[in-house]
Amino acid sequence: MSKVASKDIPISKDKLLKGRVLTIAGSDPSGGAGIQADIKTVSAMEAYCATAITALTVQDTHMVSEVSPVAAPLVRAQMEAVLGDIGADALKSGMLVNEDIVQVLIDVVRKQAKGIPLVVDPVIRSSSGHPLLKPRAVRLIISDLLPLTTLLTPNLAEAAALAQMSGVETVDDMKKAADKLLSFGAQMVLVKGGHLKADHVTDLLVGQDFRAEYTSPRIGGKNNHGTGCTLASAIAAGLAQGMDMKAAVRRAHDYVHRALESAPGFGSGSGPLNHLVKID
Ligand code: PXL
Repeated sequence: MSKVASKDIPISKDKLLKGRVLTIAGSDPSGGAGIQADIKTVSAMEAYCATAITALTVQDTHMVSEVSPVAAPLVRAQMEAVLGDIGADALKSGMLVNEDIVQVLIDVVRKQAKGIPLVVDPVIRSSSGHPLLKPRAVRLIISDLLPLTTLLTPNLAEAAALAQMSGVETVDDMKKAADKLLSFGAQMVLVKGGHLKADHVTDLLVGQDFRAEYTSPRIGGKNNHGTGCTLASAIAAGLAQGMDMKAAVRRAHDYVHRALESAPGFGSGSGPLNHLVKID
């Protein structure tokens, strides 16, 4: 049998990693959301993913049964270790659990990551309704994290909570919420329309001087666990690779659509997406 040394296997140029993403998020053992979704997504985009873990959750495709926060100094140490050595071209935050961890993110971004794009997915509850962020942490996000945020990616309920509106149910409400969140200091806001009562999904991107809509036919079915984490990570990967915001959101929106379409159907509840779906 002839032996092939690994050095003899040609490395295809298009498989070289481009862009470093640091994701700050919680662990989902089912693999569909959280850190696990982030790593798969960033890797599918052919960027490099480093992580700072904020919490261990216990969950399956039906429900979250436990959340155990990581001590805030340890979240800080993970971020500092990554930023001080590997570095990052974009940051993405997901589940931040409590005020102390939100404060760590704020401090480290101010000290070590000024000017690096920061995508904040303001995870407040799991889709099954389990709280993943304490109310005091929501207030700190509004006052101190939004002014450091390049892109905020709330769903309808998160947009209402952060913009302090009684509800966000229509594309018009999404525009109002986005404008309010810009006025709180976020550079750009992407309000996700996955929960709109419509047969199309419209995500609305708003900046200081532009608006863009991303619409695709709704994919029915229950396999949409981790859609928000996946979208935000895909956008962060695009920014890390030097794409502008509109192009990064376009690629991420299309990727999520295709990952939902080809979901493997694992688990008997809300199952994961196909993170390995091909993108061009
Ligand atoms: O999809 C929101 C989310 C984010 N991060 C973690 C989660 C969830 C939802 O369950 O578990 C760790």
